Amino acid sequence: MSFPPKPAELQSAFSSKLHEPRTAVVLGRWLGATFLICFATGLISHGLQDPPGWLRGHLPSRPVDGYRVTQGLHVISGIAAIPLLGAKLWTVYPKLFAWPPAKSVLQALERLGIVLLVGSALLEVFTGLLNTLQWYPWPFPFRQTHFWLAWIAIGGLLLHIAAKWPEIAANWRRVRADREDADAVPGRRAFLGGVALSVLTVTLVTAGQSVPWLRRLDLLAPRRPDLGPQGLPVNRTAQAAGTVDVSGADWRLAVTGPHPYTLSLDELGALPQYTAQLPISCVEGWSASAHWTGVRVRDLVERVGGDGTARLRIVSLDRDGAYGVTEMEASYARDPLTLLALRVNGDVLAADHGYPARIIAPNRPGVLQTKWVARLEVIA
Ligand code: HEM
Ligand SMILES: Nc1nc2c(c(=O)[nH]1)N[C@H]1C(S)=C(S)[C@@H](COP(=O)(O)O)O[C@H]1N2
Ligand SMILES: [Mo]
Repeated sequence: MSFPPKPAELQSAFSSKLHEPRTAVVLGRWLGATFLICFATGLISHGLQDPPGWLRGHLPSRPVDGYRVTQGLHVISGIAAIPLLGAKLWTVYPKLFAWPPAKSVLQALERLGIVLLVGSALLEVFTGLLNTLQWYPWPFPFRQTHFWLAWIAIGGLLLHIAAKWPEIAANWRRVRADREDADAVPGRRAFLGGVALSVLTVTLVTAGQSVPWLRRLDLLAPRRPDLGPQGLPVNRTAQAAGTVDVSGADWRLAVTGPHPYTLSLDELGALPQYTAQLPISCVEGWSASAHWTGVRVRDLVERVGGDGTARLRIVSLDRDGAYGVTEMEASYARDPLTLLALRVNGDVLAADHGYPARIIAPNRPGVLQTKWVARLEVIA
């Protein structure tokens, strides 16, 4: 090949007939849908975990299963995006070798946009997937990186769609066989069918971590939601948190606010107990439902002199972990389903599930369902 290569020479280096716009458009639609679902559900996850000031007062504690559904969908569509991204890149990669690299400033900008889109998309699915495996082989913080990459990817995607609009529109519908067209490309149906089958397969063998009726197919998902002490998985064990030896006899719950008080485990157990069926919905995608029994957080807040506007800081005995201190917005604190749970499925909590007491609230990311609670502080 000569240098710079002649366009015709380059063309002949990519022999497959499937490097063509209609295939790219079909795959682009599927991939775009998974990205938009990921982006929307990712923003919901971010908002529930780390609400900006203006959102704080508006976080809904219903539907009870809301976060289970949105984060389950996030990881399902994120995993589906992986084979789609591979197929899409394969379809269009000859274009990366176009020569000359740009014929105009506008085209140079467009190609720069493609670099950002492809780079951020690859990094986004890669970091997301490794996060679900609880593997952090990098020095940067996952959440912030994944969050900002999402904006770059979505921005790049919108620019890409705008730039390719004429070609997208021309190939949006299947062209009839009676017109002379690219629809006669041999192998396209088989290729797209193969991609669809891969997406279906990766979905079926992982979605069971959040979708109960797919549980039996859940062969590759990092977590089996029904395996673990008391039939629930554990992320941070009592061993890791240094709470294995907490003694129920010595433990006290401290509640601070206008009229601070402490309660022993027996005193807590003597207060009115309520049972709620609520899921643990981990940000990493797995979720598992259980029957939790304990004291209503709103009763504890009332007793300390707080009202329905009280926000809480929840302090755990697990001081070193990332989730040892969490905050709870008023909408959760006043929800009658939000419990300081002492039991799960009828049994006293196992050490790994937060003995003697843990928070469980509806429509909340698992990271905020604080285990080994020592103190509740009314902060506003
Ligand atoms: C395809 C494009 C994707 C976009 C646009 C996207 C976007 C987002 C956003 C905005 C968040 C919230 C981050 C925050 O709380 O600050 C998030 C969280 C998350 N995403 Fe993605 N994501 C994508 C793909 C994936 C994939 C492929 C996976 C895994 C297979 C994944 C797994 C996760 C996980 C586990 C979280 C929760 C992290 C945490 O809060 O600790 N994401 N995503
Ligand atoms: N104190 C404390 N509570 C915690 C955690 C933690 O690391 N420390 N991990 C959280 C996470 S990430 C999840 S998903 C749930 C898991 O609860 P389980 O172990 O009872 O299933 O607990 C949450 N509570
Ligand atoms: Mo979690």
